[in-house]
Amino acid sequence: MRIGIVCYPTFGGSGVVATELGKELALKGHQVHFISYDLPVRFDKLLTNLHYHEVRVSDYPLFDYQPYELVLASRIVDVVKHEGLDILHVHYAIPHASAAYMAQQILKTEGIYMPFVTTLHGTDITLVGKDESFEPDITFAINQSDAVTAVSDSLKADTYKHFNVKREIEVIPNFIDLKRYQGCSTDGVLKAFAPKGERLLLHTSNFRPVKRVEDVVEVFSKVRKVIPSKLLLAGDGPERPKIEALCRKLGTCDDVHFLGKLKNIEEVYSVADLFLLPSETESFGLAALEAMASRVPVISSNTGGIPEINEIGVTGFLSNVGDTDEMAANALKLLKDEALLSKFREAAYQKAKQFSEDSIIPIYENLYERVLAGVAK
Ligand code: GMT
Repeated sequence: MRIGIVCYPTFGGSGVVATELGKELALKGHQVHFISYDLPVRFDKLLTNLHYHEVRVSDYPLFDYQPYELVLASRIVDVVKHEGLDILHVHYAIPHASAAYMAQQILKTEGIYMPFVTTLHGTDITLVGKDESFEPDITFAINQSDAVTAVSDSLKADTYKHFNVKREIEVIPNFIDLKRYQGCSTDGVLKAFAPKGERLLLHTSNFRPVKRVEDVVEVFSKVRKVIPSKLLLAGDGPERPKIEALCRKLGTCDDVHFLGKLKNIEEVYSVADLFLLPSETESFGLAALEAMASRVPVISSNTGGIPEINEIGVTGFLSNVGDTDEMAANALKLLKDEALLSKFREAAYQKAKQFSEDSIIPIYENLYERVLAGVAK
């Protein structure tokens, strides 16, 4: 198949999933064309059948806001026509699904039918999408897509709850390339961050309010009072000043490392003892799955789609949003008992295997085939 993929090129989970999907499809022999405003961060393979088309928005002084969605739609039209795409897969509804719909209508006037699949990732539904300034547009674009997928049962339910969507939504969970998270050399990193054998707690995100990174620091501070430990914070974002202020207030600064937007995040997972994900809401929690693939148990909130991957008392523990006392107690339960921690480590890995790319990619291929056969709508 000749497949177009539209995604955000940034570190966010939706861009990572879209890029990993495209790379795997290319490895399976499909022609894959990425369309985005920058090279996706995980676009790290040189293959003759993996292509990238940049969307470049000119800066006209007339516009206070540049119309990215229109330029994207035009770029999609161009790529479909000149590369002969069979199907387009857009990741994140806003504004990708509406740009795809617009491109589809333009192409129709030229006698070309381009079906498009929309994958809902989370904040496009649970946060941004709910905003009334986007809602009618999203409802329309979801209803007009040739097929719609959501990354968890929880996100599917949220979509039906918040939008007037009548059509079928298929759940295709996020997936992971297990190999990427095995066999990293850990000695140097361990020596650097845990020179006296301290426990390492890890959190990675875009530091947005929804991630509740201050809860991460609270949990760490409670754990650190009992067990020598360090906190690794990978990523960056708007809450950083608040997080730093809290570290200063709690006197934990010396034991908290801000690692920034790391590309080789798997190295950090490989040295962690626990992963913390106390989010307000989380449609799936790809970062938790990456941790589990690295044999790192997860202390998380019990919100959204997280319970679909983190099994309470098996791969980690789940608590109500904001309950940092319970999260810290659960973290200590594992950190104090090496045998129990090992058991959870293995269970986390076994659970992650259920989301291996080998089992999920064929589900997408099958969906594309059904769409092309005109079955899915
Ligand atoms: O977590 C974010 O804020 C980024 C966002 C994105 O679109 O990149 O992540 C969402 O999509 C990921 C991939 O499907 C999911 O694993 C994340 O759980 C989801 N984030 C939220 O629902 C908050």
